[in-house]
Formats: sequence, C-alpha cells, structure tokens
Amino acid sequence: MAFRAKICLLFLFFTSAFLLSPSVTVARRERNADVIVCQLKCEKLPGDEQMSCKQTCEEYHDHDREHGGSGGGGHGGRMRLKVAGNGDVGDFGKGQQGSNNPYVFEDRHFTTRLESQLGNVRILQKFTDRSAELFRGIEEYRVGFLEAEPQTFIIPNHWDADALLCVVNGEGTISLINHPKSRQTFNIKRGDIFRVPAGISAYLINRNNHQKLVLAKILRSVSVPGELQTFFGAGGENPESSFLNAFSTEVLEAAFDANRDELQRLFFGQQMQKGVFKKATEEQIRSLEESRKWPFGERKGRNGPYNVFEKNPSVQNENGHMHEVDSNDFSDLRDINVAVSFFNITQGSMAGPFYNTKATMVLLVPNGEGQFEMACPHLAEQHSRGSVGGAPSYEKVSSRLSRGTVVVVPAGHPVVIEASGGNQNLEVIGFGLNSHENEWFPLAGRDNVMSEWEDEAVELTFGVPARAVKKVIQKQNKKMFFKGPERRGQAFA
Ligand SMILES: *[C@@H]1O[C@H](CO)[C@@H](O)[C@H](O)[C@H]1NC(C)=O
Ligand SMILES: [Cu+2]
Repeated sequence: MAFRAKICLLFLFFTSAFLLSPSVTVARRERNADVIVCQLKCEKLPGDEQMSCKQTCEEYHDHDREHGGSGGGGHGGRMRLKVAGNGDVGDFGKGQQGSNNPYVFEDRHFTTRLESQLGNVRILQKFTDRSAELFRGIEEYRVGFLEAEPQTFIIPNHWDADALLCVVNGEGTISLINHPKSRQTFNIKRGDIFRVPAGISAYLINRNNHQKLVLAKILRSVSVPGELQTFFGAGGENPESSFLNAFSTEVLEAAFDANRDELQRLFFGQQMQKGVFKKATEEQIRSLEESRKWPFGERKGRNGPYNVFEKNPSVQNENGHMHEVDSNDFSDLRDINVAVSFFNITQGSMAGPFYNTKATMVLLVPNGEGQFEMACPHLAEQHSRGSVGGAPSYEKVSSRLSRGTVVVVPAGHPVVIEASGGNQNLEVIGFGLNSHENEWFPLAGRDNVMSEWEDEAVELTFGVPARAVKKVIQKQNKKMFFKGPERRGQAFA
C-alpha cells in the first residue's frame, strides 16, 4: 500500500513539475527555433520534397503550441512518454544509459507480496505504471518471482490470472485441483515451464533438501487488466488472511453445517506454523511427490511441464545457443499467448542484433552478467523535437544485465544481448508476450534479413553496387551468436 501511495505521489510530483516549469514565452521561442532547425534539415532532401517537409515542420511545431507542449497527448500521432516513479523520460540525456530508462526494471521495482524466512513472492510493478503509453500493449501481463527454501510447502491458493511458471532453480512438486473431483500432481525441475490457469487452486513444495526453489512467473490477469489478487482459503498468516473470514459466521455455519467453535478453531484458530510457507517433513514430502501417484488413480487432465532444455537448440555455435518453445511445441502456451526462449551466451560473446516481429520480449537474467543495447524510435521521438519531416530516428537504450534484471524489448525493436567476458556464461530467459505467429529476424550474420534482398533492391537502397554490399554483409558467417567486442579486443563504443 505504501508503495502504491509513493508511486502516486511521485507521479503527481513529476506531472505537476512538468506542467509548471517552462514559462510559456520561453517555450514558444524554443519552438520557433525548433521550426527553423527543422526546416534547415529539410534542405538536405531532394528538391521536390523540401516544400512539404518544411510545411510539416511548421504543422508539427504548431501542434506543439496549441497543446502547450504539456505532454499527455498526441503530437500528430507522436507519443509523449509519461514515466511514473522513475522520473520523466524527457529528463534523461541522449542514450538511455544505466538503469534509469523505462525498459529496465531492477529489485526496487518489485513489491514483496508474501515473505517469511521460508520464502517470498515478489511481483514487478505494472508495466503501465512505468509508462502508460509504451506498455499499453502488454498491460495485462505481470512478472513475478517465487522463492522457497528447501523442504518448504506453499499452501493452496488461486490467482485471478493465468500463470506461466518457469523453474529457474531447484526442483519441486506442484498439485493442481482441476475440478472438485480431480487433482493432478507434477514434479518440476530446472528448465521446466508449466501453466497454472486462472482460478485453479494449486499447492507447491520445494522437495529438495539443499537447493532453493526459484520460479519466474508470467501472469496475465483475467479480471482487472494488470491487477493481481491471490486467494487463500485457510492456513495463512492470521484469520484475516482467509477469504472465508469475509463471510458472516451464520453463513459459514450454514454452508459447512458446523458450529462456530469448530469453524473458528479450524479456519481461524492458532496454528503450529503461521504463514503461507510451511516447513515440511521428509515423509510429508515423499508422499506429496508425483512418483507416488502418477499415473495411478488420477484423472486425465492438463499437460505436465515442458522442459526447454529438452528441445534441441534452434541456433548453436561456440558463441552461444538458444532453446525456443512456442505453442506448437507446448499447447499450454496458446491461451496465455506467450513463447519462451532461453539464451545461453558464451562469455565475451553476444546475441543479435535481431528483432521480434510481433512479440514484446521480457528478458530475465537468472545467471551471469552482461549488457544489452536496443534501438528505440519512441525515445528518439520524445527527445528530438525537430525531426526532419517526420523521418525516423532511433535512440540507443542500454543497460547492464545481472542476476535479477528485467528488460522489456518491444516488438520490432532491434536488440543485442552481450555477455561479459568473465568466467560465466550469460543466461537469459525471454518471455515473448503476445507471441502468436511471432518470428525473430537476425539483422547480421548468416540468414540476416538483408541476405534475401535482390541485387537491385540492395543497389537502390545502398546506392553502391550489390557486390560491394555483399562483401560486407556476408563476411560474418555465424548465425545469431557472435564474438562480442570484448573477445574481438575492442571496447564497446
Ligand atoms: C550454457 O552453455 C554451456 C556451454 O555449452 C553449458 O556448459 C552450460 O551448462 C549451459 N547453461 C545452461 C543453464 O544450460
Ligand atoms: Cu521504443
């Protein structure tokens, strides 16, 4: 709650600061200068385009004037970015270095939903709280992590969201109550992805004696877009943490056909262990495990987990490899409309540049270090007011990557992921949101998009003979994974 309040306050603060700060006359003078700069740039265009370019400059900046430049709305279709809680993107310099850009999320952008010595559940802020405009297309999706200590049980609960779990570390057992009369139990291990549909009650156990169980989750809300609620019936922290507590005693007595003392003791009384996470004994774990009951005595139901490492790498060379799983491999991914890729990038090497055609990719870093660079037209639009007759430009968005970093790469945006030259590979899980019919295209190396261009198209585009172009774009013969600048003995520019 405090967190939300803070977000709101910060948001108000930044919005009002933005509204109040520039005096109107200064703003107008700046805009006149912008028009002139813009029109000068137009003169570099071919003669017959100059007129309309100059006119566009005027319209563009007129529009600015009418709207007082106070953000929030369109600029003839252009977007203004609002960033809550993290400053206005307009304040940042050229090149979104460091973590202060709207696409990168770190520890401080998570809220802890449940926490005890035995584990925790952390949920990333709503994407649209960071930027309502940039992330509207993924507003229903949320990202979360669950950690449970060895031999820990997580009590049954359900969410108002479809969930895709990915086991980042450790091993566990999950049970789903599919119907009142059907339960399914699955053992899950590192690399498994597993879907828990909205409203399906589930309980989970870390059945390992030594290792932490770590799950990354993609959740898609089915009730209020982007809002998540968890429902616990019993066994939580205190009486208030059961949804049954919200009902009147008379109703509960009637529903369970029991008296209030019995109900009181059972649902709201003192427990041996408080909280959502409970220490389980060896025997309890053995009898909760899948091997005891599957496939005996259980009804057919949902698919079990799918292990991303068991699918052959789709690209592989000494600089790295990737496993990709989509709804053709694992039909449970269809409803939630998510695909999963796992990048394993050799130290000092890099993946890309590439882009996704339809999916917005959420990158999570379970292990290793590195950095990413992305080309973003949105931020360029925000920062350069006098673009040439609407000609596009792209701003570099970059940040360090380390364990726990979350990065959003919108559809169509070219990106490079680079592993540091340490002694560890960089592992990256990519959840492709809105992945239906998504493909990715490499922009360099073997099979890059330019390699399909006809010679005439190459010549017209580059203005030099196709032969000369091919010499350059065919030089790199690896696909997707290349030696990075560090391994080539160059520093990143
Ligand atoms: C990443 O690749 C390296 C080299 O192929 C391998 O040793 C390592 O186990 C891989 N890591 C994961 C998490 O698969
Ligand atoms: Cu962008």
